[in-house]
Amino acid sequence: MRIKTYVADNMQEALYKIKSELGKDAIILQTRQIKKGGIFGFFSRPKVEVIAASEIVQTPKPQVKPISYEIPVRESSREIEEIKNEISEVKDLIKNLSAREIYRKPSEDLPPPLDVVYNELSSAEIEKSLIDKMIYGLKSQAEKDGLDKSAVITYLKNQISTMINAAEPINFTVEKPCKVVFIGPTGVGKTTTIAKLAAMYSLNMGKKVGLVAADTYRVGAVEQLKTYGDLLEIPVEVVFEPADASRVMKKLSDCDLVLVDTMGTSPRNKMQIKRIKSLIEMVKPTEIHMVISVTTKAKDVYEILESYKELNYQKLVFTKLDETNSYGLMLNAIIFSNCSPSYLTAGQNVPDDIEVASGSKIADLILGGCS
Ligand SMILES: Nc1nc2c(ncn2[C@@H]2O[C@H](COP(=O)(O)OP(=O)(O)OP(=O)(O)O)[C@@H](O)[C@H]2O)c(=O)[nH]1
Ligand SMILES: [Mg+2]
Repeated sequence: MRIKTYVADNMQEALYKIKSELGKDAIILQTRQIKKGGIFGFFSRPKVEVIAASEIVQTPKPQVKPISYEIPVRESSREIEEIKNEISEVKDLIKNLSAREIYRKPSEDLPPPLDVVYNELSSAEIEKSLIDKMIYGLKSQAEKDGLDKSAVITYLKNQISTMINAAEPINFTVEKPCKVVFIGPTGVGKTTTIAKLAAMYSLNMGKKVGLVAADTYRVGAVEQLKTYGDLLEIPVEVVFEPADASRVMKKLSDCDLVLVDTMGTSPRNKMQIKRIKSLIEMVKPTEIHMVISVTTKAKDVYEILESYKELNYQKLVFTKLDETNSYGLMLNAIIFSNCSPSYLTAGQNVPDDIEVASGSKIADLILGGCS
């Protein structure tokens, strides 16, 4: 395998160099914008830097050299440090390479802008079948009209927005109080999202909000919600057993909105999922939002969505958008679950780092890296 870094004025030029040097099956490992030239960084021009690898080629085994007993002496610890850094860079490239190979496009040739965008959608970790559908659907038009990259991206943004069900934030018109239960794996940001929503609706929109802590399993979970409740000066009730739920909901019956925090569970822990189900049966929520961190491994998200299916969630909250650059997981999850996205969160700040989801925002995030 050969790995090489190319610097060019634009992506097309870089791809031309790569294909002529490494062959048409070369794999793009990484692309980034850089600035080169100029004086002390001034007047520098933007360039693209592309790291590419050629196919793995079986080379004949080298002749075994006799072992030398001389221990090579390294000149300085800086040199050793440099070697360590190089090794870790190579390790990262290999990790990247194996992840991308899963998504390698079929050998069928695509015209240049589609070829480039295909690889970029793969890097965004969009499910291969969805990429195939979008890109091959555009192939004949791209060949006929000679679409350039920006036209392809504009078309795909529209297509992704329309593939996403209309975003649905909390709907207050169904009943009062509107009761919303948040479920999801451990540590994805359920409690923080509830705090952000409580602040958004009580402080900014003047709604009467109540909180319910139904996570008495994890040490400190109730205190975490109570701290937010105290700061926002809104009531917090605790449900110790699912049977407590109807009593607690009655206490909050004069609220416009009741947000129920549940314990985080492993998607494989059937007992805990059953326990949440019993709680949901007692609460009789208006809506159930499934909370998913976009940092979840692409293949794990399907298991998570499947395991919680029996809880009949209808909406998806995506959290931790600030912790990754690959947003394809959102599209995969929406299509797989056939749910609507409700909110997007991008940071730990309560109440600022939350917004109502939208198809166009998600499409922009997914294709942001392609422009
Ligand atoms: N970077 C980032 N961190 C977040 C975001 N949302 C939540 N967090 C952090 O993620 C961690 C876990 O958040 P929690 O709200 O406690 O998660 P949880 O799902 O309630 O966790 P459990 O109750 O233990 O299942 C905290 O450190 C939060 O500050 C986000 O959008 N971005
Ligand atoms: Mg929590």
